[in-house]
Amino acid sequence: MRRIVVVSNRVTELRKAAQAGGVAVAIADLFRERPGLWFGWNGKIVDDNDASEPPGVKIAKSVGGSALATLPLTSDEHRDYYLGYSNSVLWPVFHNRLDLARFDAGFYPRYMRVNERFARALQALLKPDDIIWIHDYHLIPLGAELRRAGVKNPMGFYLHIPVPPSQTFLAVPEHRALARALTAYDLIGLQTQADVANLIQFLEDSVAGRILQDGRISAFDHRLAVESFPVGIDPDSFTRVSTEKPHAQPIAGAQRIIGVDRLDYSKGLPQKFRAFGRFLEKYPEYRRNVVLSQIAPPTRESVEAYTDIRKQLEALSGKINGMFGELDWVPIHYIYRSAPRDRLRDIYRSSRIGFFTPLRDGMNLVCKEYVASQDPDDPGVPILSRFAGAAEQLVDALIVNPYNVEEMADAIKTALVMEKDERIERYTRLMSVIRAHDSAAWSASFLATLEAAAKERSRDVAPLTTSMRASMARLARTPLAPVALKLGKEARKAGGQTRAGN
Ligand code: GDG
Repeated sequence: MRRIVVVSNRVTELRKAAQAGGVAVAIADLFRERPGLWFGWNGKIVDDNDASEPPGVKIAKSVGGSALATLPLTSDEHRDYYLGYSNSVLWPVFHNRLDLARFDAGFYPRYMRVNERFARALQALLKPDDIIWIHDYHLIPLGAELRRAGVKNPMGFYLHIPVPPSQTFLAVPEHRALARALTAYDLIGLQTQADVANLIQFLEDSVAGRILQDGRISAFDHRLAVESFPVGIDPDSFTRVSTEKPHAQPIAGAQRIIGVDRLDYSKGLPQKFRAFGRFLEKYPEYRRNVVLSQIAPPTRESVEAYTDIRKQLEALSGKINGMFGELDWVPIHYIYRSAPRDRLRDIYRSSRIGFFTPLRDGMNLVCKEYVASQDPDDPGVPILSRFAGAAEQLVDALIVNPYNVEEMADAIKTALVMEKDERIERYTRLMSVIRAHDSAAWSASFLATLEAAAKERSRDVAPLTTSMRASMARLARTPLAPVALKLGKEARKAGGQTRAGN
């Protein structure tokens, strides 16, 4: 079986990946199935030392036959590549927040240099038979850098965050370079069909990409496939009924609404708090009967936009608790730290409503985890933003507009009064989708499509030779027919076979 090389910004020790949640769990599971190498940043920041190169790759054996290859970032790299271009330009733009994007801060050159450095370090570890799977917006240019260094292996890229509408993407000053870098991959995997449509439109607008008859995209000399592979969870790890006493007891006399979101401006937390406040105002009979527990672990605290959102939430929860709270009832439990992973299942299961209302989200795994944790005989109700990728699949959740506070307040009421029969019907349909698209199906389908796309590439026309390029340049200056004929002859000599429709 061919080795899988997974590259992501952050690498977690496989034994700890299950605790980290999110996609780290899926990657760890993949490596249990087949041999692999996981390459990326080890989370450490070393002091800059202009005189020498940053320390190199460390390889550690891990579970099964797998290995981790990690390297640190220098403090300049961490500032410009990670906090800067990745999280203060690409993250806000891809989440439709052009207002927060720091285009003029000069982060881009170092973003490129880190990708070049990663490419050099990775290339030395590659074997000819490896399949390379690169993850997320931090590493968009990595594939092109590897190709430039002569790497021929199948290479796929998966974007975990949403693709914005083309007009928004085009606002990034470096959009052409990013588009060009994307075309170096054999396959780009995205969360939703809407993301696929946005990316194709962007490639058309930015670099005049074309859709071929076989559905692939052609831009520059490259052909690539762009498809959606909605990321999933391992439902069994949430459905398994715990034999221990539940960690999270229901709150005496009150039903719990649960939110679990990294503290990020894309997660729509202020709107969620306002909607809960509006619910208490509009339906006073529910006061004392409901609490909103919001777990919001901090992330990227040194990025200014994240400090702002934290202050906003502290003010809002204080205001709502002050306005509606009683000596023996606090309406919002706002927890500004991470909950241990082994408690999440019980917390989800003991909550009558799962409240997940991001303004924009690639997928939103938490909603899937919430559903999978429910008691099949008496399940709770998920309320889900229409702007989370998960809404394309979880159509039996209560789908809401996260900008519409009134609608969200009413959805809480609808969920609270929903009859058990309807809750069970919705849960059953949701679970069948979650099971059919679990994390194992996600990685297996991406990798199978990548191998097929890479085979297509090897059957394609041989890349243009230098003399063919010269002929094409002459095309602009000389009469068409003779040059076109010559070009055709050269293409045949180079072993190329033009595919219909290309
Ligand atoms: C990105 C995209 C996409 C959260 N709080 C705690 C905790 N978590 C775990 C959850 C879940 C994961 O982290 C979060 O995943 P999400 O999908 O909800 O969101 P992002 O972190 O923004 O992830 C997203 C995802 O990538 C995968 O492609 O769906 O759209 O933004 O597993 O359970 N885990 C623990 N304590 C917490 O307090 N232990």
